[in-house]
Amino acid sequence: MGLLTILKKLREKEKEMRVLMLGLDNAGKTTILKRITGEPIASIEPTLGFNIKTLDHNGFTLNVWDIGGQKSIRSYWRNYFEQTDALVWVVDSADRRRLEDCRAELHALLLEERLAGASLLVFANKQDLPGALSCEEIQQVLQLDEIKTHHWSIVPCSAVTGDVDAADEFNVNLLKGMDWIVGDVASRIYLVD
Ligand SMILES: Nc1nc2c(ncn2[C@@H]2O[C@H](COP(=O)(O)OP(=O)(O)OP(=O)(O)O)[C@@H](O)[C@H]2O)c(=O)[nH]1
Ligand SMILES: [Mg+2]
Repeated sequence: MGLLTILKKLREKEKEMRVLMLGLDNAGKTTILKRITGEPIASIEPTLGFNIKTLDHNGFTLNVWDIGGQKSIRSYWRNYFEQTDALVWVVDSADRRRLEDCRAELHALLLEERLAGASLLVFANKQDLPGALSCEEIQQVLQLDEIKTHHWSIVPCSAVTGDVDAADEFNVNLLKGMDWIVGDVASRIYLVD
């Protein structure tokens, strides 16, 4: 048995994934995470450090790190890159003024060596807001089609509408996004031999 095979088998036993949630401040990262774990979202403060949540999804254990996105603390993002299986990039789809900033920050992350192996999921959040750009528009503005270095997917969502259990399209999409992550990471790490 080769070393790589042994390592893969070890990880298979753990079935753990490390997911890093980043994005500009106010994008809705913490709200999305709380929504997925079924916690109240009424009084969420801007994140100055990080939140970590462990959730079970499709037979995998996801350790999700939600890091504060304010400009003054973005330099700390790099402290969390190590061992990242998936990057979730959360976008406020109605924050047109900062979409260029959002694009630049994302593409800078994709150059990071320690994130080279990570799958990228983009949540085009705040679809409930009247001025929100559509998923296709966000895909274009963020120049996702130019990304050749990472597997990526974009999903429109709203962290505040409806009920997680109800068949609300955008809430269902939060779970669809998580499904994609687990599927993509698993196909890369666990099943390839
Ligand atoms: N209308 C609407 N508001 C949202 C949505 N998601 C989050 N918000 C609101 O946006 C604000 C910021 O949400 P947070 O979850 O704190 O954003 P964050 O990305 O964690 O911000 P930082 O921790 O500063 O990086 C809060 O007032 C949320 O209620 C959404 O889908 N639609
Ligand atoms: Mg936050």
